[in-house]
Amino acid sequence: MTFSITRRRLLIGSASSLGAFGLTGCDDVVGNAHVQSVLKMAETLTMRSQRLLIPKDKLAREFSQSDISPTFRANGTSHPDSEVYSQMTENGFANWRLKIDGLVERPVELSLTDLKTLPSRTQITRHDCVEGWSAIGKWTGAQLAPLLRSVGLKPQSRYAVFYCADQLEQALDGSGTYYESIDLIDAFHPQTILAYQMNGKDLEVAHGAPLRLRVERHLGYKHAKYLMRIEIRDSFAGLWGGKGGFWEDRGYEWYAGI
Ligand SMILES: Nc1nc2c(c(=O)[nH]1)N[C@H]1C(S)=C(S)[C@@H](COP(=O)(O)O)O[C@H]1N2
Ligand SMILES: [Mo]
Repeated sequence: MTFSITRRRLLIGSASSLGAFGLTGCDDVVGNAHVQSVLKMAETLTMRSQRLLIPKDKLAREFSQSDISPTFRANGTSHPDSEVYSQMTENGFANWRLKIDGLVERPVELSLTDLKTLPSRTQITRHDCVEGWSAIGKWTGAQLAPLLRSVGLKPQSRYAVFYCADQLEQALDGSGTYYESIDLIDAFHPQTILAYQMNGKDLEVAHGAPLRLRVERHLGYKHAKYLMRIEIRDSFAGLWGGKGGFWEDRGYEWYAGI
């Protein structure tokens, strides 16, 4: 519904701007290739102006060392139930690799050591779970923005999809795999990090070892733990439930902004 209203507005807006080209009447111009390209351009412009309206780099509140919660509950999976994962824990994740692929110019596979040499950020933030609890923790990790710049995003890129090592629901077709996604505004936000440390120590298994997403302006379920792969995509079509996340496929909002 929203989409069709937007299309209509774009159509009206574009049709009037087409006056300059001597074209009039919606009906006879809609099929025109030039009009199609103007519509496409208008859509891109609308997306850009929305991005300008949202203060896209607004930071989530940060706290001080003394605010850190003495206990930080683990939620959802607290140990991925897979042989492969268990083996990786045995040698400090030396064989673990984060794959980055999809709509990128240069797909990569990064070790934990590679990630630790990248530009990092430390932030003390409050984690809010929809189940009604919050906790403050200190997170350190590689910023996602420079990493995405280094792999080179293709022009069609719209989302970063995060695939995890755990199946929160046992399903043979893989649809119980935990996964999440964010758009490029959040992907390039300065507080969006791939965290390998919590409260000054290597991330514990319960909190997503060896690597988890911190996307501080969003609710807890967006913060994917046990990261294995980041895929850059232009849509969620054909991806399990098609809603962009494990919980989204089960009814939660995709945009979990707080
Ligand atoms: N891979 C994976 N990531 C996950 C989950 C999960 O079950 N599996 N649970 C989510 C939810 S609902 C919350 S509140 C946080 C919990 O993070 P924590 O265990 O570090 O508290 O992780 C999120 N990320
Ligand atoms: Mo949560």
